[in-house]
Amino acid sequence: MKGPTAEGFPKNFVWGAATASYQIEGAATEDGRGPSVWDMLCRRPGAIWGGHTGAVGCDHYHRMPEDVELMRTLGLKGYRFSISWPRILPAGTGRVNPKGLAFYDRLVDALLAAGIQPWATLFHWDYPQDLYDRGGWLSPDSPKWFADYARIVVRALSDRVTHWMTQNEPQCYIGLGLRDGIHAPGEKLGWREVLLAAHHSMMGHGLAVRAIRATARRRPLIGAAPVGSHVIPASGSARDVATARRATFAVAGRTYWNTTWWTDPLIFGRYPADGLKAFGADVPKHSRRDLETMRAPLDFFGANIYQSEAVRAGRGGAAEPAARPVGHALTAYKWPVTPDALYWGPKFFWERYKLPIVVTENGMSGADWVGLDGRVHDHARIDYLARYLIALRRAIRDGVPVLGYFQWSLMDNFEWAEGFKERFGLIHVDYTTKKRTPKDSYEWYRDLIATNGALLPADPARP
Ligand code: IFM
Repeated sequence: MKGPTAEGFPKNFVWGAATASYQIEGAATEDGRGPSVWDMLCRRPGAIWGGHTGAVGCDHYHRMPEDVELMRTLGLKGYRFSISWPRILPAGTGRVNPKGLAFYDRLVDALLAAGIQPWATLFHWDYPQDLYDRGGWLSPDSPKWFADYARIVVRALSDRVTHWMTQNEPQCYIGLGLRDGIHAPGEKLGWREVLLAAHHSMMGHGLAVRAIRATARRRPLIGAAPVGSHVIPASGSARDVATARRATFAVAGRTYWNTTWWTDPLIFGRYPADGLKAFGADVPKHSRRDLETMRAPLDFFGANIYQSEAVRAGRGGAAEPAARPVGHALTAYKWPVTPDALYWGPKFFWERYKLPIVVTENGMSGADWVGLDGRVHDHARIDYLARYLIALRRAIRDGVPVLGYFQWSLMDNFEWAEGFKERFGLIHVDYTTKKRTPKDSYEWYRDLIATNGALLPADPARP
């Protein structure tokens, strides 16, 4: 990576935006796509806010050229999208659906013609229903199913795609999906089974990384995109920073909201000791070989960062939560606005994992609508993005190698169990007419990209 320029961002910084297949594509039963667990959950009464479904979504499947044109005028350097596993393999394994591959073929060609680098995620939650019926991630065959699927996609696209992410946020599709039953497939399993599914998904990641490297026609750059519980220090004091760092990498009891359970095996080939202690006898019996399968050298650390909790050092260095002031800013989703998460998150991840960072997701949902003047004035999003990017710039200036930033999301889309209630897009989507209206934040981000970030204000005064 070239060092930061005067603006603070490296010369080849990848200014991007992200989406995921089930959230935007629609066309759920077209051109041979098989069913996914999300199609199933959307049919379950009461599972999704408003009874919404991603079956038609933003209709990106049919409007892809129009959407890529919007990306081009936005000036995106990179576009992160995910590939729908059941579109490629309708039953999850076996017969390949050429029309499914052809869609991503066209998408990649359109992106390259628009000067946009494709960043492909192999799995962002739309798991093939048939594989779920065969045991899903609980099946010992599931790692191999995933690697076989990866191989097929990479064989087809790697003459043009060089940037790959294996899986998005396993904490969600395993934790929310199998433990809490809020996401597909909507199960409420015991820890023993949940941890077994997690174990297999991590082995699947490792096998997929090997499959990508063995199959790719051009040298691939590979990462994963986990989420986590981000913890930042309440002050810049060395004690608070050390406490926040420890808390960031702790498995604080029996919870899947942590970073290290999901990431240490991928990078170090071992589960974290505090997690092993917390989960005790529910940890799957496993061999050294399983862990070696999970561990596969990566080229970057993808980080999905939205919010954080602040802590200060209490007695003996214990983490004490630092309460947010009454009236602290919240997004429409009621997530706290905590820009420093984009300083400390990348810094802590770099220190621990020693991999260049890519912010694979960051953004906010807003109460956005098309005004009487036909425009969407989402000033809160502009302010949010500016604040977070200022923090990221500070991390870069302090020596953290950050290769790129992918705003979530390019367009409003299906926000899983929340249906279409939450709007995260730079582009407003009218779900009745499918009309796209670029928001004010789209124009702001376009100008920011054009100046490689120089339009960002100076750092606000710090306490
Ligand atoms: O929409 C999701 C995305 O699919 C995964 N990361 C968080 C986003 C906002 O909730």
